[in-house]
Amino acid sequence: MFILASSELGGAGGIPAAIRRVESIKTIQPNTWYFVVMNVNSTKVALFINGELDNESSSGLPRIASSINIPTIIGNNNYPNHVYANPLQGSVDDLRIYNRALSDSEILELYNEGKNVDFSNFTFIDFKIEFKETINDDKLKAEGEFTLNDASDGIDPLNEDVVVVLNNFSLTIPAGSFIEEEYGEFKFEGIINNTANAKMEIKTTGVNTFKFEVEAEGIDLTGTANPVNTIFMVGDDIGEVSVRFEGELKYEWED
Ligand SMILES: [Ca+2]
Ligand SMILES: [Ca+2]
Repeated sequence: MFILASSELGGAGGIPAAIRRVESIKTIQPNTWYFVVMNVNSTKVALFINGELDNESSSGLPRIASSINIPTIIGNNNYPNHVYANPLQGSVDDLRIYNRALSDSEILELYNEGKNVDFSNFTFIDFKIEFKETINDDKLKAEGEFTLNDASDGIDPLNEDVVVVLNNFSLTIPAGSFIEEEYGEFKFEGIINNTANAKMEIKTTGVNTFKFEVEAEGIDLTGTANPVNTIFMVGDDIGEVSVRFEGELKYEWED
């Protein structure tokens, strides 16, 4: 992927002798994130920006370096006489390489996946973590409440991933794992990632307001340090908050 002098995006695939390139019609703005996909199938190379097809080229079959021993480069190029001469002046995040062409709707879904809706309120009522010396022997116990943003389309804990993140640790309860025990009360209990014995509850407390509890044992919180940056996410609804502990990050269980 490259940015042309005209502030358009371009991308190419192939060996230098058979480069197929496509340049964007859209002009990009500085200091703005774009979701960009180069999609190559057997007939064309297509450039998508923010989930929508921007431009495509079908002049000859695009070639992807597979059997040829040349590097795949992101954020620079190795055109003859310009080898690594034009580094991208920007940032690249969440880079993915697929071994197949994506469909237009998959590309749009990926774009929308990145557009989370922040909770309008998110607080922890209780938050405890406990470390021990070895791997997968740490514990987490947390309780909090959140309010959905007006822009939210709601949450559906039965059919959406529920994710808890603490710095480098994350726990994902996959879609389809929760049960609705009573109306508006969702529960999960089970083993996640082979080691984590996890319990979670999400309870509706009012219009767009919820309480949640999470308990996990057998997890690895190595490297967790003050402040603990936490994320709680149900589908595309997300809360992020920093929790700062006084003193050491080691807590005794009270129960
Ligand atoms: Ca440990
Ligand atoms: Ca939602």
